[in-house]
Amino acid sequence: MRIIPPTIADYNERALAAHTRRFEFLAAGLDAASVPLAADSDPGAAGLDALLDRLMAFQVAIPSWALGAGGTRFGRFGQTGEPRNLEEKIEDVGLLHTLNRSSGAISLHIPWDIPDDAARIRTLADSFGLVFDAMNSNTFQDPQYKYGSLQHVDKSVRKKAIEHNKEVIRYGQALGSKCLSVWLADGSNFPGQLNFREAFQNTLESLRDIYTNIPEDWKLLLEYKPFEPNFYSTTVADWGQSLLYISKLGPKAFTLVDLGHHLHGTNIEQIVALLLMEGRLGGFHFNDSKYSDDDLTVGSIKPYQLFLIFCELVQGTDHTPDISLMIDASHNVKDPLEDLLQSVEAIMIAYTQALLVDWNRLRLARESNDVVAAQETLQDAFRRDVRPLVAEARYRAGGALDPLAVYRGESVRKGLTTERGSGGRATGL
Ligand code: RM4
Ligand code: MN
Ligand code: MN
Repeated sequence: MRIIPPTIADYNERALAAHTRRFEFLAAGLDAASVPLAADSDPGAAGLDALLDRLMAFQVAIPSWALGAGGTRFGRFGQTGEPRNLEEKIEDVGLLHTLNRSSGAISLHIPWDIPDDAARIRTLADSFGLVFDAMNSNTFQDPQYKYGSLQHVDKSVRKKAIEHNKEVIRYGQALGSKCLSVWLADGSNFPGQLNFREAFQNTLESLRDIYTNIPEDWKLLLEYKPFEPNFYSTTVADWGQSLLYISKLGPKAFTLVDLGHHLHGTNIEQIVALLLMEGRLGGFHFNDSKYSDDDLTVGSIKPYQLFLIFCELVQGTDHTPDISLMIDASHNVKDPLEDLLQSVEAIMIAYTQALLVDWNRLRLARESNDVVAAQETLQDAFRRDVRPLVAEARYRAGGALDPLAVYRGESVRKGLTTERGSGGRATGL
């Protein structure tokens, strides 16, 4: 199912007058002059146009495993019209991108989504204006990985996991991706099960082998997670451990931060700031959580944290264009496509708010230890309703003023269900 531009134009026309009123009111009160210009921005563009240019250029990748219903160990409630193969997943991401113009990349997980005919898959993606973001290897489901993959005490299992990663690189090359993203479930469930130092050394040795196969213009991302599926130790448990590995690997290796992979109360924005400072932040998985790796809709629980993270990303602008930004969420009770539209919108809002922070005022407040002014400065930006700006950028880029309204108005899920049936199950978690 495709949504064609004239359909979007119809919806936009009906919403335009109300949108314009809200947008002009907001724009009149903005001091956009201080918005930092994007590196590739037209130097003549200033203020509001420069801000809108940045929003229009901003893209976040959609993971191929998040297009069907997620589940928990207690059950899974399928979604009708789930994509049955990679082609249909690409169509789904194409739908999102047609609506919001900000989801122009797809990230594949191998072996969940093997591109058997890479040229055809590339052409299909291209027809929606999609590129291939990070390729994700999966060394956590095969029975041989019960006691780990890259850390395994048995060299032949390590070898198998290494070869899998090399294969994922080859698939990625055929698709035009530039990045391998590694997340390991490796760890242990009980004290004594694992020799921590040997597990680290085995993992490092395996990663080194993979790293020698990373093409010159590629990145290797190493994602950390403190627990699950292992509950006593994880072999890449936190950003310090990830940084330790990647520092030993070399300049093409970077740390990936998944928002759900932290223990309660962790100051994620500080981690982001320091990784950016070191030039070692390579990727981001957006989601939200109340307890742990809940994989909920971005911005649904802790929007202020998301904004503070974007404040760090915006300040580290020299590095920002190179960071792989992806949503990594799971949809247990919502239509995945609606959920993803909400997530992208939340990301765009946080990004816009961060761009509108009065950085000069904040610097002065910090230098004079004016804690109150510092907090006021941040909250001035955070409490501003920037949704008309995000909608305007989307509109200028050819998308829908209100993507969800078009999605619902056009009964997209019903259309997908008619095309694909109700019994299919998308590959993924
Ligand atoms: C993990 C981690 C990885 C994702 C898998 C499916 O918790 O977030 O990024 O690939 O889940
Ligand atoms: Mn993740
Ligand atoms: Mn996760």
